[in-house]
Amino acid sequence: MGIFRTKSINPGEYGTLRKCLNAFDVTFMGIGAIIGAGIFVLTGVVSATHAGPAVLLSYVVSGLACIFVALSYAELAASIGGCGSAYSYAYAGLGEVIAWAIGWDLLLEYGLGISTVAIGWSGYVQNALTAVGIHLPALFLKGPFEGGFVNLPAVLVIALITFLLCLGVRESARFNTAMVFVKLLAVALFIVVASFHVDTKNWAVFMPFGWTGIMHGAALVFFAYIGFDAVSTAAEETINPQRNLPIGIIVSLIACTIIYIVVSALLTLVVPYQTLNVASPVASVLLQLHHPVVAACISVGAIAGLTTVMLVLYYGFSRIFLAMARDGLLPQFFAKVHPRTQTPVSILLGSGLVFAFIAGMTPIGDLAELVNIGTLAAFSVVCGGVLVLRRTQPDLHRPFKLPFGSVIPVLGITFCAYLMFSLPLITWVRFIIWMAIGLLFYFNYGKKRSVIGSESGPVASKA
Ligand code: ALA
Repeated sequence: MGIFRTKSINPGEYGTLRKCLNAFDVTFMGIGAIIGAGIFVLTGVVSATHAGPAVLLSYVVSGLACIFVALSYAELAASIGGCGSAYSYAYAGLGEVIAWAIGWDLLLEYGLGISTVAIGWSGYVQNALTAVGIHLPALFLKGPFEGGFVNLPAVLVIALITFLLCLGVRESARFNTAMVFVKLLAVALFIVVASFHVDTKNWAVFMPFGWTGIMHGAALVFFAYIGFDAVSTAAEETINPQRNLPIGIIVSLIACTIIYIVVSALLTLVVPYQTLNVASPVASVLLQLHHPVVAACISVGAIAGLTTVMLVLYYGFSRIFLAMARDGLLPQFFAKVHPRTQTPVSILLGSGLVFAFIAGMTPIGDLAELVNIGTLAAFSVVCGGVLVLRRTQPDLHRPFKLPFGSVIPVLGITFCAYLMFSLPLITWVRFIIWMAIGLLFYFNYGKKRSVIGSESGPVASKA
């Protein structure tokens, strides 16, 4: 792995990650990261306010974009590898500055994703506890900006996930697999029960907001697909990554796309779409249909789902951070891997404290759209990386090579650019500010300490 690097630090000196994940583990990691707040929360809101029953077309458009990107990821993950995902691919194809920018962008994507999902998780757990008559003190349910003291459930879930990730990748993957089964069971239960209540009258007006609404909806439900990219950060810990990573990335994404289309179709077929603008639409539809026990099971599935989203995003965050620290762009102290657990413990503990603080103390809900723009930017760079490397490294061994020449990466870039331009101006402004801070940091820190030291262009001499 890291085949393009010539001067990277000797990972042995800092400890190595454990190679133990198989195709099943990485596919489940993908599903773990993908199915979460998007389908359980966003589908209802987007249907009620943007797309109507045609929200399923929003899922098709966004899913298509992601499939083009996933195929591009698969080509690079198999041929370049490394735990840095898009950061490593950008380094190989586009040089250090772009690599840093995309690594910085990915840290934003995953970091904000984890903290916002932790707040959503806390809301779901509070609802579930209230439903069984347990009332937590209000002071410990919200941060100081919202009239409380700390969002304790959000802090606790981050502490739990940090602990699990420190324990080891095998332990984390096992926990993830168990939780993914729970959420898939919940989704299957919804599909079976809802199928008995289909009323085609609910589709009498299928596209109440026209194509504009569908496309705007696509930019929002894009969030539901985020996470398949995190699979590529498992390159160093996967057995036979050239084969298993493409399987994990593509199978998890296709499975989730099918699930999303079926669930969103059923949601709008069983009740009028106008009633879906609630915090937990999948569970509330079942309450409307007088299935309280099934609704409770769905809530458990949603809590399991949000837990695995955080787990896998946090895992991806730590591996990208590790790759950047190994290259000297972030403090090399963080490049150390614990000799026994073979996990990057200092990164996990340090970032866990930051995430716990953000989720416990700050109202960051309105920053969630930054996750979408950051991810779309990274996705575009990955598709661009495929095109550039085809030109600059035509003889690179590509165990998984995309068919149809440049068509798939170009389609990926086009879809991502379209979705990015569907996001509000304020999201762009925040994104540009974050990237400017990153570049300042790079020119004052990383550039001077870079181990590879490629300032002028791609690091492309094969070791
Ligand atoms: N795709 C993940 C979710 O929907 C981020 O929660």
